[in-house]
Amino acid sequence: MPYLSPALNVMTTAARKAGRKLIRDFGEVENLQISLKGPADFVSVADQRTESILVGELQKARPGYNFLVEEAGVIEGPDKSHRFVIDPLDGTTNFLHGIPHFAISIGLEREGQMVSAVVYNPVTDEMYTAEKSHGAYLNDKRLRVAARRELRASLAATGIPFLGHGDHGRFEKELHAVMAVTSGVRRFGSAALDLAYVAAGRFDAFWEHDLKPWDLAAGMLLVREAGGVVSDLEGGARMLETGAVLASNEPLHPQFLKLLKEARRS
Ligand code: 2AM
Ligand code: CA
Repeated sequence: MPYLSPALNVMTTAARKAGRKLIRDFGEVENLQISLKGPADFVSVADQRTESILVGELQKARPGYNFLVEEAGVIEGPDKSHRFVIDPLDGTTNFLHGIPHFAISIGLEREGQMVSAVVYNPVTDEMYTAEKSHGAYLNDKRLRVAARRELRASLAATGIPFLGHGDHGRFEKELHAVMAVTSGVRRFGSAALDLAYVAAGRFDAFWEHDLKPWDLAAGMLLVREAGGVVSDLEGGARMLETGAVLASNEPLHPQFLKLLKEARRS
């Protein structure tokens, strides 16, 4: 059985409740694809509503905690030692296009340290949880990062910059280097799930630039509690400040770090 701290219990309950609503909205989005205007406005309302459900549930259970959330930003509370970091809908572009790959991400910091994490895909009902020093789980199953040691056998995930966002030239250099020496590269569109998949040993590595703290907070703890390594793309610990991340297992992490660094310099 998964390790369920009181905080994780509260967080999974909130994620399941918000997830039920998100699934109903997702059904509606699929219907709206054929309208000329598309479902964009509907999705931004669904996103905000999911966030309100999560914040409401968590505030009820943990009055006084602080929040950093994607839509509303900072919500201050008197308990300065605790902060929830929340992405109500990670993988918004997938959701908008009727692609069932998105998640709710909730991290809890205590004294600035990430201690509990939930990433929940309501479509597949996959609940990823982690508690600091108590391991990471997918539903009832304990997670462990993949054991692969060689780049040639590894499958990497990333995020691709898009219209008006990110450094396209830098990404082309990185992709060029990684695709030449690995088994393949995937772009699934949800950083929180990409990290959860590294924790589950599905992806051997995940790297991306320009992410926000709420994309990363919960997933980083999942990877670490599954025995993996998370750093920024210089090998440091400034993921939340720089938005750059590399998550992998112990043998592959330094290899990917070197490969990506050299690619950017080329
Ligand atoms: P989102 O779906 O919550 O927007 C995909 O590459 C990852 O990048 C997703 O986790 C996505 O989160 C995030 N992302 C997408 N657009 C972004 C933007 N404009 N700024 C920062 N992160 C973004
Ligand atoms: Ca996000």
